[in-house]
Amino acid sequence: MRTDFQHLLIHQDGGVLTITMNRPEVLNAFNSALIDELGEAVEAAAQDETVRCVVLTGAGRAFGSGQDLRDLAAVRAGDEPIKVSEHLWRYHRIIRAIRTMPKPVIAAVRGVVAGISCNIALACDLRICADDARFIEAFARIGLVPDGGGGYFLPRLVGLAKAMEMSMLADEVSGQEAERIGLVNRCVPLAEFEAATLALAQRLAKGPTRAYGLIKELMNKSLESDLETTLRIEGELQDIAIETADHREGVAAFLQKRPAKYSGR
Ligand code: T3D
Repeated sequence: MRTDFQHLLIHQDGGVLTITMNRPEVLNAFNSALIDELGEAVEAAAQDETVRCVVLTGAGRAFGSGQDLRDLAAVRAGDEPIKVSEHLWRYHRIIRAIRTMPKPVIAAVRGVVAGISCNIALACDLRICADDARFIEAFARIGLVPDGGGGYFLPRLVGLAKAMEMSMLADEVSGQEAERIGLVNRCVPLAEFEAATLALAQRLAKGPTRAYGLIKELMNKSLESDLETTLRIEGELQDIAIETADHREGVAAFLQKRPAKYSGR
């Protein structure tokens, strides 16, 4: 994949691809170019077989502060009403690519994560945060509704009551509170954040990637399905998983009493 983005830093170490949103002077707010670059990068990561785990993070002291409000104000400067729904597809492209890519995506959150940046983090498969994290569903602060999939992800992760509270009051949720309510998988001290993120990503990148992709499909489809449908889908996915080299390797490793060495195939 290309690496010469204006507002993204791309770094690959083995199977771990780290995508860093890089507008630290505005806490990585999304201007038009960053939205499109992130869409392109996550789609490319999905296609790249050398990538077995993606880490999405922000440069500097924040993950992201949502839509760039100066950009938005510039668009609003005219008298014409604006149809946000006509440009939201550019954010939705990012969310669809994260959700459908057949490999794990980790959001690594430090500092502020507000508005649509927060909801993009919620679209990821796993979230790790530092103990300086500040989750803010900031939309209501500026008279908007949560977009970027927030209305879907938030109640599913934390339940309706907490989702309603976070969306209406738009108060900050600390990293530790985020871990307590299930908004993140892990909250770690800031000093350990980079090492803990890397260790998690490397572990996933060395795992059975095909199975991870199928697990992701199973879990995400189950949110929309009844038990009977989920039981049917698990059978279809298991038919695929059982034919993978990694399944054979996992069983062989167990029988030979040695650690498994997964190829991702
Ligand atoms: O058209 C559409 O797509 C609509 C969809 C909207 C989706 C959304 O994301 S709506 C939510 C938009 N985001 C916000 O409302 C958050 C705005 N920012 C803040 O409330 C605060 O900055 C934070 C709580 C995020 C962080 O506060 P703090 O005190 O840690 O930092 P700060 O000093 O406010 O920010 C540092 C700089 O970043 C500052 O610039 P300066 O004064 O040093 O030149 C600030 O203006 C800039 N910045 C922060 N957030 C944004 C931003 N600049 C542009 N857009 C931002 N969202």
